[in-house]
Amino acid sequence: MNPYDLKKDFPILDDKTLIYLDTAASSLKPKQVIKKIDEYYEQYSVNVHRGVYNLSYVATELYEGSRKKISEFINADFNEIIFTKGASSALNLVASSYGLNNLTSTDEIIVSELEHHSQVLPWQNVSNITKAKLVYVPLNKEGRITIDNFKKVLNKNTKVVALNYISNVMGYISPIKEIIKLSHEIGAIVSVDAAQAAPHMKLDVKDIDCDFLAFSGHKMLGPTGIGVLFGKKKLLDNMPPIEFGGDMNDNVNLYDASWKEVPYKFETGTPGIAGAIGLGAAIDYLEDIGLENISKHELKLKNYTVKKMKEIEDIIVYNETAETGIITFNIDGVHPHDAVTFFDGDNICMRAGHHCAQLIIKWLEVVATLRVSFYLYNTLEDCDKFIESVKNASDFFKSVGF
Ligand code: C6P
Repeated sequence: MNPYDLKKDFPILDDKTLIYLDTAASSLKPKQVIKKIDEYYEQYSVNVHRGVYNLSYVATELYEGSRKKISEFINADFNEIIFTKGASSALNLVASSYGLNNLTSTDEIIVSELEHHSQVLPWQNVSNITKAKLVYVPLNKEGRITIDNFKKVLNKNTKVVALNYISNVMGYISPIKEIIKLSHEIGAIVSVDAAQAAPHMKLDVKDIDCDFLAFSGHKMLGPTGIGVLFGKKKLLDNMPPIEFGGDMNDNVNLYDASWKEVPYKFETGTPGIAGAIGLGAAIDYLEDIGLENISKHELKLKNYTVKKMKEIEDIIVYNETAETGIITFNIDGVHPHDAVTFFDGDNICMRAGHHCAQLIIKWLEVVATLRVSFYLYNTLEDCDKFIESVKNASDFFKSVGF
């Protein structure tokens, strides 16, 4: 893959001075995806599932075609794919539907301090309501989830394991397949937050054998407002809907109603049609390049950048050994919000703060961090410009007495 050629597909990057290093928050969108969304709004912008006319059939076919594409993308069955607003609402669906209806005060839920708030807060809520105990996997010295530490907290009371595949702060890949195997041995189910994994690595839900897996469209070249929850059919069949309304119902009586089959009982109201269709186009784009090529490229950029950053005085990198394209760091003595404003002056977009993952920021014993995240459209030239800016920032803050 040639990132210089790929850049041409992203209209925002027509601005040659822009260095976009915030893909972990949201990726840029290529013209192929934008065109597909435009096509929906210009040519068949009608509702799905409801209209008995040709345009509605066209829209429905494309919307359901995306579901098919997504199911193949992660090696799931068609009816195991639920469209949601994003990873957050997908993870909430698992907690509110499965968690609230299956857990009691004698049960335990395993999470970690590496989780995004969207994974940990829904289970805090389940724990508060059901009195099931929330248990944290101790992280190792690097801040990783290890199998040895996981085994320390897994026990016969564990009913749910809710962990990320890739951390949005540390960029570590969790040993999720082994975690799932061990969890299943004691009868626990595993809900995987794959928001940072789906855009960067090939996922195979059958191979890892996860029970649930969630991700968002907007981090993988797709539109905002669309996400995916994969769930094993036999679990989804026994879970109640958490939202009620149009299109999810079957027969409605005065005092009761019945629901459609999965996935439709979890999708009430007019769905994010353009979003789903756009996500289908994003998947086509990613598969064309190959996820393996993308992750190799990102790792190359990350290793190159970290090596150069370490030559700069005052730079603290917190996740040097990450296997993905995420660098979390600080300039010693400089608040990340001040630093990120400096980088913005060089037209470099990156994130500063707690990254919606306060637990790992507290674990690192800092108030916040800076974060760079690479994707397929980043080049070594972007890295060089960023490193130059880091040097200048370090000199500047020293010169003004930070
Ligand atoms: N992390 C980041 O800058 P949504 O916002 O629903 O699309 O995704 C939530 C989410 C869940 N899990 C992980 C691991 C994530 O990284 C995110 C989103 C962004 O890191 C925005 S806070």
